[in-house]
Amino acid sequence: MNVAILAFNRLGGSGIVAYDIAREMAEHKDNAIHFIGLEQPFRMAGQKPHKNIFFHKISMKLYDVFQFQPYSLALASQLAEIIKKENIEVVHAHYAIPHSVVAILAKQISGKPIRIITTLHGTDITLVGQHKSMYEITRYGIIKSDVVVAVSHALRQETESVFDLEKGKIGVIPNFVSPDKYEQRSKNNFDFDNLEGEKLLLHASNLRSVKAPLDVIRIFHRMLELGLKNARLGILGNGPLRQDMAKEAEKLGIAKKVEFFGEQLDVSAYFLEAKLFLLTSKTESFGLVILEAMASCTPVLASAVGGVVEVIDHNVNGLLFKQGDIEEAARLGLNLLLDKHAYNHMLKQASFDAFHKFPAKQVIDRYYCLYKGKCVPKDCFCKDSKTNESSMQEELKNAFKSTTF
Ligand code: GMT
Repeated sequence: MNVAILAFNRLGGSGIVAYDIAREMAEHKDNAIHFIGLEQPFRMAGQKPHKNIFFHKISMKLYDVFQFQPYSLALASQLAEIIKKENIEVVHAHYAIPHSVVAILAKQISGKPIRIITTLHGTDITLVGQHKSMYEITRYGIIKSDVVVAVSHALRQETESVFDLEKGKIGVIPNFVSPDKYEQRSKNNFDFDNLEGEKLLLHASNLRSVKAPLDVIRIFHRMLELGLKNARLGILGNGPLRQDMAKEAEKLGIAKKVEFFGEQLDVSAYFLEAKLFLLTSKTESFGLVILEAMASCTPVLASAVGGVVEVIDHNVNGLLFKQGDIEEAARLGLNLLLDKHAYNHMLKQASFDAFHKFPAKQVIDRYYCLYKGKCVPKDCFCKDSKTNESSMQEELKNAFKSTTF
């Protein structure tokens, strides 16, 4: 099968998901995956090229009369060419805006009967699509896609209600982490007793207002006030609120304990070192980053918004607090770090759930089935993996056999 992928290929959850699906699909010898965009997927950089993955860089004619360069039109035009040249059968658009609309346009231009699969990642619906200026075109992109999936039930519900869509049009396929990327920490290579030593608390995001990143600084500060010892806060990523975060840390007198790591291509070492991961978002369709933390055996303290509550089971595999409630978050985080037994239990459950509640293979199989037109989104709903709770618990115990619960 020949597949074209439209995604924002810079650092970020949707780019990671797009590339990880593509990489798995490319393992089938008869598949060819074509990324089309301004930048190649960041995960491709520095890797041996996969023989079934191709990148087509689009060119843009810069023209003074345009106040803004028409990225979407350039992409649609060049996608139409590639559809014809490479016999593309499926276009997978990550984000309704602009990519599903680009795919629809390219389909019309090329005159070829391609299938359009759109994955909604969140901000296309929660922020951009609901703006008056974008509402109609977002709805059009969704309605005219052959298949639409959202990355969480929360996002599906919000999309259905905001855009007044029939039930069943949108399926749910969650984010996932590839097990081979995360060396599961076991008792042997993780020092569970190390909670008394120096602790790294970690946040990773694009430091935009939607992530409420100043709350990260405030929660950490409050934890120190409440008695957290030997701790520092690390911030991964970059974005518009970085300076404000630094100022807030200065104002609260904790600047020396806060370190900005900037954007990093490989974040695994930071996740492995961290003792607690903080997510403070005002809205979050899924929160791939918390799944990455969990896969690295790092318990998560997160605001209970959007799809985050579908990932975190409060007090079981992580901690949830009311968004913006600094006091509640600080107390929850501190109590966990002071309770070695609860902490150890949570990190094991977190790591287990990261792979078992959101199995990579199931996600890939569902997409493959949608690509081939063999199922409709409503049959591709995420099955509740908790149905087999007792066997999961058994597996969890076996995975960490040498540890007492
Ligand atoms: O806002 C971000 O964190 C970046 C954005 C992206 O384009 O990668 O993330 C969105 O898509 C991810 C992958 O599906 C989700 O895990 C994130 O929750 C989602 N961000 C928001 O909903 C704010």
